[in-house]
Parts: sequence; structure tokens; C-alpha cells
Amino acid sequence: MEKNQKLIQWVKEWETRCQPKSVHWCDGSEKENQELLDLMVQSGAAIKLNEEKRPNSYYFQSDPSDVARVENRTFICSEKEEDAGPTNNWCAPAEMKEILTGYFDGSMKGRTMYVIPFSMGPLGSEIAHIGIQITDSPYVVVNMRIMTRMGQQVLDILGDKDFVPCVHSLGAPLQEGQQDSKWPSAPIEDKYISHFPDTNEIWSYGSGYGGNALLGKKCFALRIASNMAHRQGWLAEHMLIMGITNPKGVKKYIAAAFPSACGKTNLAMLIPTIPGWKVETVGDDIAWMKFGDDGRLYAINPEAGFFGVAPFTSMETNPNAMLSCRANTIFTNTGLTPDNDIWWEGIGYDIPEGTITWTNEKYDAANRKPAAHPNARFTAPAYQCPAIDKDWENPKGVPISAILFGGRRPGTLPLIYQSFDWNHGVFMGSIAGSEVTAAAIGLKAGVRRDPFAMLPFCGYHMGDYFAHWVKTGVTAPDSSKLPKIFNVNWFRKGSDGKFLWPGYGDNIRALAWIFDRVEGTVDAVQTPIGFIPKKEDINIAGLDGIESKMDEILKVDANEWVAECDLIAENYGQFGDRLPKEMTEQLEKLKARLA
Ligand code: OXD
Ligand code: MN
Repeated sequence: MEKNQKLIQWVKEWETRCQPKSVHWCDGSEKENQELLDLMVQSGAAIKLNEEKRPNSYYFQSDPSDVARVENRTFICSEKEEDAGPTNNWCAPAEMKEILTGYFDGSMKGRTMYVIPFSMGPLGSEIAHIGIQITDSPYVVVNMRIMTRMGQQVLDILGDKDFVPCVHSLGAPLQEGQQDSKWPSAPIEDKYISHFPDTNEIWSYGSGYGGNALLGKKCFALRIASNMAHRQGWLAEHMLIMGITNPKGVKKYIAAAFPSACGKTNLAMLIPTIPGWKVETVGDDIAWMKFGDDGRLYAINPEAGFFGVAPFTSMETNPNAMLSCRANTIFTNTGLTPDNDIWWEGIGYDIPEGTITWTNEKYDAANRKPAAHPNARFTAPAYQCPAIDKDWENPKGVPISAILFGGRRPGTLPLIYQSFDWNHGVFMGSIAGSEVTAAAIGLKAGVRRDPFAMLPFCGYHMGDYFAHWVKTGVTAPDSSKLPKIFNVNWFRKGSDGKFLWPGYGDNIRALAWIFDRVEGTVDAVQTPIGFIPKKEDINIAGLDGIESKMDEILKVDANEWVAECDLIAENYGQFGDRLPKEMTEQLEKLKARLA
């Protein structure tokens, strides 16, 4: 540490600006962690959960105004506005820094400033990167300890090398004698989640929740890392990583991108319903990928924990997630039972009498307020997942054989289709999207295009991002070793409005086809949109009543796709001349095949 002058200077500069009462360099030890948790229990910010039922676990309730990522308060402050592109909020870096310097001035008064050294990715991995986060939130420290590799060992390997500086303040200074609140934060209009991609910096102000505050996750591992990857020729993606082993014992890894709330964590931890198949988890949210010496694309999970959505996770829907948070877990905004355990909607058993809601009221079924906030979360160490892959911390990463895109689409998209080639696969990623219901606040009903599931996370112009994917195919050391690309849709509905496909563990039946396509052991049907399975090649043994639905599940309707092409063209319009010509060509070719 002593050696890294940039780090020491930087911490001093922020100490002077934020005026904390003290500075604490986090060593990541068990002792430090316990002291912080005890401190938060004493102050009333945390409740220690029932040691018998939920060992070494803690419960938090956020402020009702600070419950999720704030996309409209998230900024990409590139030097040039056009580099942020049409999908990001932009502000000039100098202007944003001036605004925020005003906010940060004295913002940590009465609080401790913590300095958190963390590694995104296994320590010392060539694909990993180091960040240092400054924060005045002890809640953030204990979460970062689960979500990243954090502490002294990171400083040891940092030496005098460069790091990504991440500054975070709750924006709630304490005056002399002022009583702290349970969840300090700033009002929505004062929140700023700002990224400076030209200098690899993150300045986050005013929120203590999830992706706004745990800066290693969306801010660093996606928004800043996507810029680094663009410059340096690798990929930083909103993708889960899973290993699949077939009944012959052959193993392959796949990466899959889905918009938020489309079941990434469930897919990453899937328990197969067909005998002989095995799924193991490498990561549930983010993948960093680089070509290895053998010409294959290798992926690491830069994170060390799961920040999972709690509601509707149960022993039925995702036993591996339930077992991941059986101990050593932080719960935020779930319900709290009278015997100090957690409860949420869809946990799989009735709500115990006397449960307290996330807003700290006695649960009352009559007033229809849920016990858990819909975005309530568990922060659990990845190694606690019973299905964790043996190579999840391999510094080399795992070789990726297939990439999947998907979303919730009640119509048009079949269960699976495979791209004709790399650029057609990039096109598939660029047109990905998910259905929005009219009930979602502020969003127009219909398809919300979410290219590569990166809409809220791509830290530069989306058109340039598509071009980066095209270039990755061109510059690949060996194009025959590129992952094959697929699109999946578990959410197609029949005319009765019900899902046609059972989903969850039965998704292995679609993954098995993908596996066999990669192996080259199964044929396919060529359609205008790509290759789809022959009906008989999807194993539906043991699924009651599915056979009669298979035609609809796999249907490619030319009329629906012609309409889809119009929507794609409309969405592409916003990217102007930064839309790579390869994507326009793909759209034209698709139209021609449909004609
Ligand atoms: C997440 C998200 O929390 O994508 O992972 O919003
Ligand atoms: Mn995510």
C-alpha cells in the first residue's frame, strides 16, 4: 500500500473534500466484518437474524425512496456527447464533476470513510481488474465483502499498479449530536450515479442501494468495463455463465444474456429434469470474456457473490439459490418474522403471524401491501451455492461454447433458434427485447428493446458496441472456435394466455439441443430467422400434454416476423450512422428471406 502514491493521494484528496470523522482502510478480515455488523446492530440499522435458522445473517430495511437502481439518475460522462449514445443520460465530465464536487463537499461529516480495495475476478487473474471504493456506508462494506474479493490481499497484488477509483457517499452528513437514520440517503433528485469512461472513474452520490452503491457490480463490471473492453479488445457482458454436462460426461460452458427480471439466476442454477444431465453455476449476472492462447473465448465471473432478487425464490423454483442464502447472508427489504427469520412473497410457505414488512409495519393481508419489496435482495457468497462449478474461480476462466440471448416474448419468437453465423448472432443480440406490461410505471406497453440485455449497462454508444461485437468475430484468433449463438424464449404464450413451455428445470430440454448443436450431433431445420430444432429432437419425455403444443412452441410465423422487422428498423433508427452496416445488412437479408 505504501508504494501506491496515486492511491494515497487520491484517498487524501477525498478525505479533505468529504470531511469524514475518520478513515478506515478495510482489510477484509472476519474481525473487521463482525465489528461493522455489530456497529450496525447497535445503531439499529441492522437486525441479527435467528442464529439457529439463519446463522451469521443480517436484516436491513432501506428507506422507502431508495429501493432499486435509478436509471434516470445514472450518467455516462464521456468527453463527447455522441460517445454516450442515445441510450444513456449524458453530462460533460467537467460539468458533472463541478456539480458533484459541491455535493461531496462535507458529505461524510460525522461518518467514517471506508477505503475498500477489491478485485473483480479471481485475485491475480489476467482477466481480473482492481478497484478501490471509498464509501461512508458500512452496509456497503459488508456487502462488497460478499460480492467481491476484498481487503488487504488486493492491496498486496495491486502494488503500484493502476486501479479504478470509485467514490461513493450516502449524501447524508451528520451534524454534531444529530441522530442517524436507519438508512441514510439523499432524495431522488440529488442522487447521481456518474461514470467517467475516458478516465475510468465512478462517482456515486445519494443512494445506498444495490447497483447504485456496490460500485463493483453494474458501475464497474459493466459500464466502465464495457468501455475498457471496447478499447482493449475483450467483452464485458450482462451474462450468466453455466457449465452443462451431458449423460456421457461431456461438459460445455455457455454464457447467456437476459434483461433484468427474466430469470438469469434461476437459469444459472437450474436443476435438470431429464436424467443424466448436470448444470453447474459459474456466475449469475456478469461475464468478462477474452480469447485464450488456444483461440477459444474464456469467461470469468468478476463477482464473488449473488445479489439476488428474493421474492418468488423458493425451494420449488430455485433450491440452489435458497441454499446459497441459508447462512452468512445479508437480506434487504424482505419481511421479518417474529422469530427473526426472513419471509417473502413466493417463498413457498405461508406468512408467519406477526411478520413485519419491509416498511417496518405489521403485515396485514387486508391492506394488500406485500411483506417484501418486489426488489428485495439477498447478498450471498457464491461458494455457498450447492451447484457452484469447480472452475468458478479458475483465473483462466472457462471456455465458452455457446452464447444465448433471450427475453420475455409472449409471441413471435420460438423456443430456440440458432444463428447462421457470428454476425447473424450479433444481430440477434442487437434486437433482443422483453415484453413490458401496461402495468409497469412509465413504460409503454409492447416490446422494450434491450440489446444484449445491456440497455442500462452499456457505458458507450450502443451502435459502437454492436460494431465491437462484429469486430470480435473478425479478429477472433480462430473463427471456427467462436461460440455458437442462439436465442431462447421460455415465455411464449398460447391463445389461452398461458405459457406454452414449462420453464425452470425443463429448460434443460432446450439447452440439451443447444449442447448437441455445438457438438454437431443433431440436425436442424432452416427457417428465415435461423435454425430451429426438429420437433422430435427436443426431449419431452415425461412432460404431460406438451406434444400437441410443440408446433406452436417452435413456430416461426412469417407475418409476425415481417412486423417484427418494422419494429427492429424503428429501434435501429436511433443509432444513426453509428449502426454498423453489418446490422443493416442482416436486417435486409432477414426481410429477403421472409419475402
Ligand atoms: C440486477 C439487474 O440487479 O440486472 O442484476 O438489475
Ligand atoms: Mn443483472
